[in-house]
Amino acid sequence: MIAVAERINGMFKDVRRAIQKKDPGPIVDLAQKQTEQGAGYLDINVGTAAADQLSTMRWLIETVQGACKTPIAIDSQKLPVIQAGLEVCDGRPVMINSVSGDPEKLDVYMPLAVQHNAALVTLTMNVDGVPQNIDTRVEIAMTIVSKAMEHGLDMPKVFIDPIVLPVTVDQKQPIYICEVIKQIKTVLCDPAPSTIVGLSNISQGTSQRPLINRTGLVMLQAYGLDAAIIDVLDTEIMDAAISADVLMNRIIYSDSYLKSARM
Ligand code: THG
Repeated sequence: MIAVAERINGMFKDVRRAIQKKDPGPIVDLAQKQTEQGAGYLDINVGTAAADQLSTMRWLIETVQGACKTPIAIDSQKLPVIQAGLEVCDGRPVMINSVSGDPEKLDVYMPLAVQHNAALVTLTMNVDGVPQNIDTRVEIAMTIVSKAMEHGLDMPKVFIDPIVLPVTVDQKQPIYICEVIKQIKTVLCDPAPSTIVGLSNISQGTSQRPLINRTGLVMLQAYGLDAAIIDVLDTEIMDAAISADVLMNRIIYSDSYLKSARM
C-alpha cells in the first residue's frame, strides 16, 4: 500500500508555527522522519496557516525537496495553489490532491496532470455534493474513468477517493466504502484506476481513533485499496498496513519485513 504521509499540514500546530515564522526546521524534520517511516508521498497542505497560500505552498515544497527525495502530493482545493506548487516541483514524482468528479473540473485538472506527468486524486463528489451511498459513488467513478480515457491519463495514475465519512455519522459507511473500492478495482476498466482514502475521517468522534483507523485501513486493503493518507509516524498503523500487504501477497515476507517495507 502507498502511504501518503499527512503531517505536513497547516492544521497541525507545529507546522502552522513553522509556516508563520518561516522556520524550515520542523518541516525538514517531518519530511525526513516521514520518509524514514515509509512514506510513498509526502502530502503538503497549507491549510489556513497563511494568508498567501500560493507562496506558502511554494516555500513548503522547496523546503521539503531540499530535505529528501520522496515524491510529493500537493494538497489543496484551489487550482492556483496546485499550479503554484507544480511550478516549483523539481521533477520527482508528484500527485495532485485533489479535484472533484465534476466533468468541467476534470477537463481542467486532467490536462494539467498529463502535462506534469502527475498522478491525480479525484473525489467521488460532484455539484450535488458528497454521496453517501454505493451506487452514486461508483457512477461518479465511471465519469472519472471515461474522462481519464478522453484525456489520455494513465489509469493507474488516477487515484479515486470515495470520501470516507465518520462511523459515528452512519455505521454503514465503512462497508459501503469497501464495496465501492471493490467495484472500482474489478468492474470499471482494465487496467483499473487506483484507489485512495483520507483515512482518519473514519474515526472522527470515537473514543478509539488509532484502533479504528488501523482496523478500517486493513479492511479497505482487503477490498483493494491502493493508497491512504495516514500518519506514518504512528508505528502501529504502518505495521498493520504492511502486515496486510504481506497477508495479501503484495509484498514478500521475511523476518525483517516491517523494516524492509519502509525502505
Ligand atoms: N482525501 C484527500 N485528501 C485529503 C483528505 C481526504 N487531504 C486532507 C485530509 N483529508 C487528510 N489529511 C489529514 C491530516 C490530518 C488529520 C486528518 C486528515 C488529523 N486531524 C486531527 C483530527 O482529525 O483530530 C486534528 C489535527 C490537529 O489539529 O492537531 O489528524 O480525505 N484526497
